[in-house]
Amino acid sequence: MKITGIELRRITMPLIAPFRTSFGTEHHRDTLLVRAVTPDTEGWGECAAMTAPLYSPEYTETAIDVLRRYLVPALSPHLAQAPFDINAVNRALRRYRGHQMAKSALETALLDAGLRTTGQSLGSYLGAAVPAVPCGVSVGIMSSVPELLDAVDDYVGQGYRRIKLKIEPGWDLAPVRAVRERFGPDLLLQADANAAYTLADAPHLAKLDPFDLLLIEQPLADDDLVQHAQLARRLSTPVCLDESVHSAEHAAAAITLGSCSIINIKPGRVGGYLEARRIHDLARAHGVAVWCGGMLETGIGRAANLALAALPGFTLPGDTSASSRYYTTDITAPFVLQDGHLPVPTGPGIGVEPIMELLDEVTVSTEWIPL
Ligand code: OSB
Ligand code: MG
Repeated sequence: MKITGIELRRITMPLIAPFRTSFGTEHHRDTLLVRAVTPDTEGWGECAAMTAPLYSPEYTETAIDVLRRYLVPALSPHLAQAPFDINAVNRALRRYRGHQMAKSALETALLDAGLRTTGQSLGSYLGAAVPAVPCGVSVGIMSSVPELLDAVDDYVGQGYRRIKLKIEPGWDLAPVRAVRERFGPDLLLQADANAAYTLADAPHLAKLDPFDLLLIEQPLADDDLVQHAQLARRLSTPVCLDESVHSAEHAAAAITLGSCSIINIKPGRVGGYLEARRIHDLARAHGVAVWCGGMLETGIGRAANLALAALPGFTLPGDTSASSRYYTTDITAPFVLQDGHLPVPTGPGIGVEPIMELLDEVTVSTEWIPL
């Protein structure tokens, strides 16, 4: 299978409700889809980058630029032959520093196209062990505790198996206490600070300990593994890293230092599904639990994340929520929660395709890079 070209397609999708985190409020999901075209089929990948460099240094425009200028051209010797070797593709991409989200989108589109040619699903390729995965939901910062309780009540009613509350200084103890009191000790509950605290906040964060959270996600800055280790020793709540882990090497360093006892794996953040699987394998060998994070994906990115979340080391529910959590109309057939689970797609590749009329409606621009 020879790749004849790569399409970069920028889309914008209105979110069902604004999503507020410690780094900002999103009203739309502006993202990039990468389409790898062959004479017989095509593959899709979704870029996790956001509009602005707030969660990570990458943003949609840098992803487009680096793909167009460096990453796609670097692959042309590999993609002109059939079949291409995904490991050689990965080595060629690794020459360029950073830009994990751009690399991940490109790798996923190529994997999808390649697997469609052989008829294998991404789940089976990665080593998925279950047909469906339990799902959690990430609940944004709200303007009041009663508003939050209504939102959580609705999600619990829909069957979500775990609730994650976004927190920041000034919105932490009160919302966590209120949710724990209202929903009781059996609710799986965790908090995500998106790097909003410093080590000086350790005594304050320790006040979360009595609420029996599953974990606190990324309390401190993304580049501070040492201080996360110091904080972890001062909390009974397990520390989980998100923003800090960009590769299996970072994961190994974090485990060695004791910076975390749980890892949120987002394929985009670590440069793709193959690197995500390396982190899973490493964590599993060290008895470190992992779960699949999310970046407000459309059905394209969600399908691939579900394949990953089905690996045996993913022992905690992920941020793999149903399409209706994010969008009135998804660009694929919607993912619908069934008994708190989403099915792992079984069709070839990522197992879903965009519905072209719906995709065209949300498309802002497209660019074709011939190979
Ligand atoms: O920190 O996990 C995060 C969304 C955008 C950027 C960062 C994060 C998130 C979420 C939502 O928490 C996860 C999802 O439901 O996709
Ligand atoms: Mg997070």
